[in-house]
Amino acid sequence: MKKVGIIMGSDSDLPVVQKAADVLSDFGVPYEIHIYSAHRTPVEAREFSTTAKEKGFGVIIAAAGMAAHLAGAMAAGTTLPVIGIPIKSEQLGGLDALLSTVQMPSGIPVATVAIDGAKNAAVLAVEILALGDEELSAKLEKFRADGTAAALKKDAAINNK
Ligand code: RP5
Repeated sequence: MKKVGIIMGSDSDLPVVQKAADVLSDFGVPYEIHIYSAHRTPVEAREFSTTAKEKGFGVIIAAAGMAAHLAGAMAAGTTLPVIGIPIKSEQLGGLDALLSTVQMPSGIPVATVAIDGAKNAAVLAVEILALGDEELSAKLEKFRADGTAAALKKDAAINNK
């Protein structure tokens, strides 16, 4: 199976990013995590994105806060799908990172999830990999059915059914 590359701009992003790693683990999807920054370590970030495909990655998840150029920088270096997670900042609440991540120029997309939306980033990565993997696709169907059952159980509980 292809790997997911999880890249974050700083170790301060890890508490959010860990949720993506946990989801990938639950699905049995292999991943690597790295701390590369579009600004602090641009050479390493560029090296990762330009070699990711030949190294067996199928999707890249990039998480960054503030002037969040990491996902865009990743997308610039590869034709693999890139999923961006805007990380909430103390100063601007993540709107800064959301706009920096989502407003990509035409032709270089970043699939941007919600502010701190690490779980959805991982689910989307699994959905992409599942296009070519029936076993993974079956796990996704079960995941969705479990979510529906859990929501219905809450409805039943609140109405004392
Ligand atoms: C971004 O700046 C990082 O992704 C992080 O969200 C934010 C703050 O980084 P630190 O100053 O905590 O290292 O590049």
